[in-house]
Parts: sequence; structure tokens; C-alpha cells
Amino acid sequence: MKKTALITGITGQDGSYLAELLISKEYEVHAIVRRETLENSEKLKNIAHIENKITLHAGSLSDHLSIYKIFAKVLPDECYHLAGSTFVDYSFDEEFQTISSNFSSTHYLLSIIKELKPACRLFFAGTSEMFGEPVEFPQNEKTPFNPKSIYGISKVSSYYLIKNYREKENIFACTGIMYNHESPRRGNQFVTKKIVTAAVKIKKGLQKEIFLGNLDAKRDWGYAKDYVLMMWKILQQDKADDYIMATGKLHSVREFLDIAFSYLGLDYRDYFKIDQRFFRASEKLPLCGDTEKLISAIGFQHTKSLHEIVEEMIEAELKGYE
Ligand code: G4F
Repeated sequence: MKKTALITGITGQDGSYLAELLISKEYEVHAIVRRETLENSEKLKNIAHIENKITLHAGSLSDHLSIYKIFAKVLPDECYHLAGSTFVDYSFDEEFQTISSNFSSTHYLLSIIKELKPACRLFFAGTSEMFGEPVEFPQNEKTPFNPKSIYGISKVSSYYLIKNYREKENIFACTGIMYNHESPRRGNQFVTKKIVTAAVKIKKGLQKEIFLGNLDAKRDWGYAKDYVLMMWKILQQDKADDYIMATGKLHSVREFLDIAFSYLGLDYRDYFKIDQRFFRASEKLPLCGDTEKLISAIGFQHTKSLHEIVEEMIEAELKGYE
């Protein structure tokens, strides 16, 4: 029988790739989206090509009744909770909104699953920002959390909720602690997309320079399509558990910049300018995931190197000019 999945955050990079994956696996795919998103073709651009293969339900994740009614109608076998703010803001601006929407939506989903369909499996999108200023390197599933942003705090609190529903209520609920993962669908505010967009514009003579923060900052960058496959695999395991989702490899912003500009036959040193506004507090230990559990339990293999990810992003950006 066809499986049914419910996705939150379907219009984003991960949600849209996940929807494609589940369609290819013959799932019936449903998603909760804000009513105003349904009327905004720009916000729907990542799923425009699959719109006739999915069912979108207008609803608000901050409204229990709204989620309850959609869930009751869909009664999914699997639920992927990917929605939430994704840009890491180290100020505490919008703290109440961030905490309450990220935490409550997870809480609502868990309690609705318990009430309406306890057999439904739940994947929750965690983040390396739960480690914030990490206390060890690399980080594994036992590394103590040390979040330094409201975003990180909201994810840590949701993580404990997930863990408690799993242990006390026997719900198959898992947190994937995801490190940075990129693709042509990455949001413009993230450094990789910012670099790729600028490099292509510079190549085309539409922009002269790029302003960046700390070029020596390092990240564990993976490929977004790999991460959605991991999400699915995590929900197919015999036992629910939490996993670090990472590559275990570090690269600097400078390396990313160099790969992107070189691919276009440019030397980044001729075009970049440092802008203090984009600097963040210094990172004593970098965020880098220990992939041992992911590899031994899920048997996961990454499909693209950083070079290949950058190339795909540049090629997609160039296509936008055709
Ligand atoms: O691309 P970023 O803004 O991503 P960041 O903050 O690591 O967050 C992403 O990954 C997290 C998982 O690890 C997710 F939780 C989160 O939702 C999001 O997906 O910044 C990457 C690095 C940072 O070290 C930053 O300091 O790039 C450095 N950077 C240097 N110059 C810059 C810039 N980042 C941005 N956004 N813009 C710059 O000009």
C-alpha cells in the first residue's frame, strides 16, 4: 500500500528535495504551508515543478487546531518536521517568536501523533547550532549541547521533547542534528549561495565585488540531496534514534570562494572585500560532525565532494541567465 508523508517546510531547500525523493518512492505527499505562501509564486518556486504531485494544506504551525485538523485528514505514516527559522541570528532579536514557533510546532506535532496515530514516524530537523560553541571536536551524539543562539536553544529544547516522547510514549521520533548542507536551492542569505550568486554576476559584468565576513571560518558542508535521503533512511530503521548528519570534513569560506571563482576562470582575490558586519564571534572549535554512528547504523555514503557541490550551484546559477 502507498505510504503517506506529511512535510512541514516543503517550500525550502530540504523540503522540496525531500518531496521529490518521496514522490520517486511512490509516497502520497502532503504538506502544511502558510495561506499567504499559497498565493505567492516566488515562495512556491522550489515546488512549482511537482505541484500537481503533492497536496498542500493551508495552515499555521503556531496553531494547534490547524495542525490537528490537517493531520487528522492525512493520517500520515511519516512526518518530516523541517519548518522553522533557519538563518542563525546570534542576536536575541525575535526571541519569543523563534522559541515559541520552533518549540510549540514540534510539541503540537508530537502530541497530535500520540493522540491520532501513534504509529506515525517523526523526523525532526535539528542543527549543529545546538552545539553552538562546541565543547569538543568533532561533535558526536553524546557531545553536550552549548547553544549560543535562540535558534540553537529552540532546537535543543525540541530535541529533549522528541527524546521524551520516544522514551516515555514510545513514539518513533528522531532528531537529525544537521550540519550545513548546500545546493542551488540554498537561501540567498547563506554564504555559499551569496558567493555563487556574486561570482556569476561578476563573471557577467553585473557586479564588481563581494563583501564577506571571516574567510577563515570553517564549516562541515554537505550536499542537500544527501541529507534528505538520510532523513528518509533514519525513519526506515528498526529503532528510533538521534543522529549527527554531517560529512566530518571541514572547509573554509576562503576555499569555497576560491573553488567558485576558479571554476569561472576568476581569481577571488581581485574581487572580495572584508566587511566587519558579516563577522561573527570567533569560533574556538569549529562545528564538525563525527559521522561514525550515521555510517555504521545507516550505512550512509556522501555522493558529492565540495568541488562538485560548488560546480552544481554555479551551473544552476548560470542557467538562470539563459
Ligand atoms: O552560510 P552561513 O550563514 O551558515 P550557518 O550560520 O553556518 O548556518 C547554516 O548551517 C547551520 C547548520 O550548521 C544551520 F543550523 C543553519 O540553519 C544554516 O543552515 O555561514 C557559514 C559560515 C559562518 O562561519 C559565517 O561566519 O560563513 C561565515 N561567513 C563569512 N562571511 C559568512 C559571511 N556567512 C554569511 N551568511 N555571510 C557572509 O558574508
